[in-house]
Amino acid sequence: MGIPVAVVGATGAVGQEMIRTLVDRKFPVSEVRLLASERSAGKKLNFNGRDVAVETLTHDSFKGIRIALFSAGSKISKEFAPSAVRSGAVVVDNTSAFRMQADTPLVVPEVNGHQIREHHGIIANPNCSTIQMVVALKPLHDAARVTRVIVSTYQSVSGAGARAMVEMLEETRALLDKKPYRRSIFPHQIAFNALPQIPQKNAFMPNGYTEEEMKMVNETRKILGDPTIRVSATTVRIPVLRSHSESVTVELARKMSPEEARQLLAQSPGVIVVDDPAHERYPLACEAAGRGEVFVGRIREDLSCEHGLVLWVVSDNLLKGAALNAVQIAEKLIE
Ligand code: 25A
Ligand code: L14
Repeated sequence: MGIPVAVVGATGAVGQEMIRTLVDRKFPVSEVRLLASERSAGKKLNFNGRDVAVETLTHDSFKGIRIALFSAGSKISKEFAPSAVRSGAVVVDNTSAFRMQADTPLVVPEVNGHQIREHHGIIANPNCSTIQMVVALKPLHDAARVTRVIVSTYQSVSGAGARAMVEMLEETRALLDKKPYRRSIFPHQIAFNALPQIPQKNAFMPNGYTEEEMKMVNETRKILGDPTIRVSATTVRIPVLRSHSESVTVELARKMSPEEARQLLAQSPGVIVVDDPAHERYPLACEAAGRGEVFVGRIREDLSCEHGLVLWVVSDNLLKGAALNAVQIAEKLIE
């Protein structure tokens, strides 16, 4: 009846949310296998009221598994996803390992859910910053064709994993207490600061952009199915625990009023418009945290070009940006 599911990286920031999302959405799980590195083997995690022991990930971990959700970094996915597929599982991979491969669907269900069935064993879950942006762009693109996007992000530390959240909190406390602190994740102080570098190591490409910025360029084109869309991104880490915020400037093929955009977005699946400047209402990271939707507000005309709009887009990077999107893909798979 139910489906045997594996979670790879079960102890991580995203893995924990995958477990919670499977339970919250009543995904029909017959058996759950929680996999992580040796460091966590034997640790017990709660799944729907039961204690489940974490197992060390090996190439034999996938016997009998039908769906494997991966979120332990791209090196792990490259090494172990093929083993999962060989065992007969379909992999929903949250890392960048396979996203840009031509035969791997890169899916946000509200945007290009129909591509799920074209998989050859692996379906890629896009980058978190990209997911929330394309959910907001999709209705505008369908109505008036997006030709150009300029985006700046304000990304939470949970994107860098569970240990990064701890580092931000400990560093904040150390600074408040005037105590020394030795950081190990971020390249500079993250408390009370803004770092224009994501990820934290080997971020910069020869063109001066970071890996995260180029993911937003390439993945947006692939998901919207339009290689002509011009995208330029600046991605910034800020001392927020959860939810990424984005300033998105969109150029369209025709003029669209903010009111038309508001209506299109309000009718769009997975979007909530919060746009009431008179009452100082707009999307906030702290209000999006724990929610599955993409919140859009501050919708206004771009004063610098003829067919442009500016949006403020906020979503929980661990949910719609990662775990929820992956489970939604799994739900479509078993439909
Ligand atoms: O490699 P990448 O692509 O750069 O990805 C880097 C990290 O980004 C997170 C995720 O970290 C990933 O490892 N990430 C990826 N996509 C993300 C997204 N969309 C994302 N974060 C947010 N949004 P994480 O901390 O969230 O989760 C890491 C998980 O991967 C498991 N893992 C690591 N190596 C593994 C492995 N599983 C199997 N085999 C391996 N070789 C990891 O399990 C976790 O589930 P773990 O057992 O290694 O970690 C459990 C606890 O151990 C501590 N810890 C982690 N690393 C170290 C460590 N302690 C000491 N030294 C370390 N190097 C942590 O406290 C952790 O909670
Ligand atoms: O490509 O550090 O999915 O905020 C997700 C987390 C990229 C980095 C991905 C972060 C990663 C991002």
